[in-house]
Amino acid sequence: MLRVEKPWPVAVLVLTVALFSTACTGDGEDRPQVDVVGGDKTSSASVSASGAPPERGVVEPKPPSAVQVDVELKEWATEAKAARVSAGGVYFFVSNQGKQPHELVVIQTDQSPDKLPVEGGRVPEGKVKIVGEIEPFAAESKAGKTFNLAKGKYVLICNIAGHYELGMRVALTVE
Ligand SMILES: [Cu+2]
Repeated sequence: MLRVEKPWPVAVLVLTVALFSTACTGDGEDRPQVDVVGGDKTSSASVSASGAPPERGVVEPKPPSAVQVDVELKEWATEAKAARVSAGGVYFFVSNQGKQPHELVVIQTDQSPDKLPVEGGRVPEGKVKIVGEIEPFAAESKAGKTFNLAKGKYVLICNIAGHYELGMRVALTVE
Protein backbone atom coordinates (compact mmCIF):
# COMPACT_ATOMS: atom_id res chain seq x y z
CA MET A 1 0.00 0.00 0.00
CA LEU A 2 2.76 2.40 0.88
CA ARG A 3 4.48 1.70 -2.43
CA VAL A 4 1.22 2.43 -4.23
CA GLU A 5 0.49 5.53 -2.16
CA LYS A 6 3.89 7.06 -2.71
CA PRO A 7 3.47 7.84 -6.39
CA TRP A 8 -0.03 9.12 -5.72
CA PRO A 9 0.83 12.29 -3.81
CA VAL A 10 3.60 12.93 -6.30
CA ALA A 11 1.16 12.64 -9.18
CA VAL A 12 -1.34 14.88 -7.37
CA LEU A 13 1.40 17.31 -6.56
CA VAL A 14 2.59 17.39 -10.17
CA LEU A 15 -0.96 17.80 -11.41
CA THR A 16 -1.67 20.50 -8.86
CA VAL A 17 1.52 22.32 -9.78
CA ALA A 18 0.68 21.95 -13.45
CA LEU A 19 -2.83 23.35 -12.94
CA PHE A 20 -1.53 26.06 -10.68
CA SER A 21 1.17 27.12 -13.07
CA THR A 22 -1.33 27.02 -15.94
CA ALA A 23 -3.61 29.29 -13.96
CA CYS A 24 -0.66 31.48 -13.13
CA THR A 25 0.38 31.60 -16.74
CA GLY A 26 -3.16 32.58 -17.62
CA ASP A 27 -3.06 35.43 -15.15
CA GLY A 28 0.41 36.30 -16.28
CA GLU A 29 -0.71 36.50 -19.89
CA ASP A 30 -3.61 38.76 -19.01
CA ARG A 31 -1.49 41.20 -17.10
CA PRO A 32 1.21 41.71 -19.74
CA GLN A 33 -1.56 42.25 -22.31
CA VAL A 34 -2.89 45.10 -20.22
CA ASP A 35 0.64 46.43 -19.91
CA VAL A 36 1.18 46.14 -23.66
CA VAL A 37 -2.02 48.05 -24.36
CA GLY A 38 -0.93 50.67 -21.87
CA GLY A 39 2.45 50.78 -23.58
CA ASP A 40 0.84 51.30 -26.97
CA LYS A 41 -1.25 54.13 -25.62
CA THR A 42 1.83 55.69 -24.11
CA SER A 43 3.82 55.45 -27.32
CA SER A 44 1.02 56.80 -29.53
CA ALA A 45 0.48 59.59 -27.02
CA SER A 46 4.14 60.50 -27.29
CA VAL A 47 3.86 60.48 -31.08
CA SER A 48 0.89 62.84 -30.84
CA ALA A 49 2.78 65.02 -28.40
CA SER A 50 5.56 65.52 -30.97
CA GLY A 51 3.22 67.37 -33.31
CA ALA A 52 -0.20 67.38 -34.91
CA PRO A 53 -1.32 63.95 -36.12
CA PRO A 54 0.08 63.76 -39.63
CA GLU A 55 -2.67 63.90 -42.23
CA ARG A 56 -1.96 62.46 -45.63
CA GLY A 57 -1.81 64.99 -48.42
CA VAL A 58 -4.84 65.73 -50.58
CA VAL A 59 -4.23 65.57 -54.32
CA GLU A 60 -6.78 67.84 -55.97
CA PRO A 61 -7.33 67.30 -59.69
CA LYS A 62 -5.20 69.41 -61.99
CA PRO A 63 -7.20 71.89 -64.08
CA PRO A 64 -6.42 71.27 -67.77
CA SER A 65 -5.25 74.84 -68.30
CA ALA A 66 -2.91 74.92 -65.30
CA VAL A 67 0.84 74.56 -65.60
CA GLN A 68 2.21 71.84 -63.36
CA VAL A 69 5.23 72.30 -61.09
CA ASP A 70 6.51 69.21 -59.33
CA VAL A 71 7.96 69.87 -55.89
CA GLU A 72 9.79 67.54 -53.52
CA LEU A 73 9.97 68.11 -49.78
CA LYS A 74 12.44 66.41 -47.46
CA GLU A 75 14.85 67.09 -44.62
CA TRP A 76 16.06 69.67 -45.43
CA ALA A 77 15.20 70.88 -48.86
CA THR A 78 12.35 72.17 -50.97
CA GLU A 79 13.09 71.29 -54.58
CA ALA A 80 11.05 72.60 -57.49
CA LYS A 81 11.46 70.76 -60.78
CA ALA A 82 10.98 74.03 -62.63
CA ALA A 83 12.55 77.41 -61.93
CA ARG A 84 10.20 79.34 -64.24
CA VAL A 85 6.55 78.94 -65.14
CA SER A 86 3.95 80.92 -67.06
CA ALA A 87 1.58 83.18 -65.18
CA GLY A 88 -1.90 81.89 -64.52
CA GLY A 89 -3.03 78.71 -62.88
CA VAL A 90 -0.05 76.88 -61.43
CA TYR A 91 -0.69 73.38 -60.16
CA PHE A 92 1.79 72.35 -57.46
CA PHE A 93 2.19 68.59 -57.28
CA VAL A 94 4.07 68.14 -54.04
CA SER A 95 5.67 64.94 -52.80
CA ASN A 96 6.75 64.67 -49.18
CA GLN A 97 9.76 62.37 -49.41
CA GLY A 98 10.91 63.15 -45.89
CA LYS A 99 10.38 61.35 -42.63
CA GLN A 100 8.04 63.90 -41.06
CA PRO A 101 5.21 66.23 -42.07
CA HIS A 102 6.07 69.22 -44.25
CA GLU A 103 4.08 71.99 -45.89
CA LEU A 104 4.34 74.26 -48.88
CA VAL A 105 3.88 78.00 -48.55
CA VAL A 106 4.01 80.15 -51.68
CA ILE A 107 5.31 83.65 -50.99
CA GLN A 108 5.53 86.46 -53.52
CA THR A 109 8.73 88.38 -52.81
CA ASP A 110 11.70 89.97 -54.51
CA GLN A 111 13.96 88.70 -51.73
CA SER A 112 16.28 85.80 -52.44
CA PRO A 113 15.06 82.53 -50.89
CA ASP A 114 17.41 82.70 -47.89
CA LYS A 115 16.72 86.37 -47.05
CA LEU A 116 13.16 86.23 -45.74
CA PRO A 117 12.55 87.54 -42.20
CA VAL A 118 12.52 84.91 -39.46
CA GLU A 119 10.91 85.12 -36.03
CA GLY A 120 11.02 82.18 -33.67
CA GLY A 121 12.17 79.85 -36.39
CA ARG A 122 9.34 80.76 -38.76
CA VAL A 123 8.83 83.32 -41.49
CA PRO A 124 6.23 85.68 -39.94
CA GLU A 125 3.22 85.23 -42.20
CA GLY A 126 1.97 88.75 -41.55
CA LYS A 127 5.20 90.25 -42.89
CA VAL A 128 5.33 88.52 -46.25
CA LYS A 129 2.83 88.17 -49.08
CA ILE A 130 1.47 84.64 -48.96
CA VAL A 131 -0.41 83.70 -52.12
CA GLY A 132 -0.93 80.01 -51.49
CA GLU A 133 -0.47 77.32 -48.89
CA ILE A 134 -0.67 73.55 -48.65
CA GLU A 135 -1.01 72.66 -44.98
CA PRO A 136 1.44 70.18 -43.40
CA PHE A 137 0.92 66.67 -44.68
CA ALA A 138 2.37 63.32 -43.77
CA ALA A 139 5.66 61.85 -44.88
CA GLU A 140 5.45 59.54 -47.89
CA SER A 141 2.28 61.19 -49.18
CA LYS A 142 1.53 63.69 -51.91
CA ALA A 143 -0.57 66.82 -52.25
CA GLY A 144 -1.74 68.74 -55.29
CA LYS A 145 -3.28 72.20 -55.40
CA THR A 146 -3.66 75.04 -57.88
CA PHE A 147 -2.84 78.69 -57.19
CA ASN A 148 -3.34 81.59 -59.53
CA LEU A 149 0.04 83.31 -59.80
CA ALA A 150 0.73 86.69 -61.38
CA LYS A 151 4.04 87.51 -63.00
CA GLY A 152 6.71 88.03 -60.40
CA LYS A 153 9.20 86.39 -58.12
CA TYR A 154 8.23 83.82 -55.57
CA VAL A 155 9.80 81.71 -52.86
CA LEU A 156 8.41 78.33 -51.88
CA ILE A 157 9.07 77.38 -48.28
CA CYS A 158 8.11 74.97 -45.54
CA ASN A 159 7.19 77.14 -42.58
CA ILE A 160 7.07 74.53 -39.85
CA ALA A 161 9.28 75.94 -37.07
CA GLY A 162 12.93 75.63 -38.00
CA HIS A 163 12.44 74.08 -41.43
CA TYR A 164 12.90 77.26 -43.46
CA GLU A 165 16.24 78.01 -41.81
CA LEU A 166 17.36 74.41 -42.28
CA GLY A 167 17.00 74.86 -46.03
CA MET A 168 13.40 74.20 -47.01
CA ARG A 169 13.14 77.08 -49.51
CA VAL A 170 13.45 77.56 -53.23
CA ALA A 171 12.88 80.32 -55.76
CA LEU A 172 10.25 80.27 -58.49
CA THR A 173 9.85 82.89 -61.20
CA VAL A 174 6.45 83.40 -62.82
CA GLU A 175 6.63 85.12 -66.21
CU1 LIG B 1 9.13 71.12 -43.26
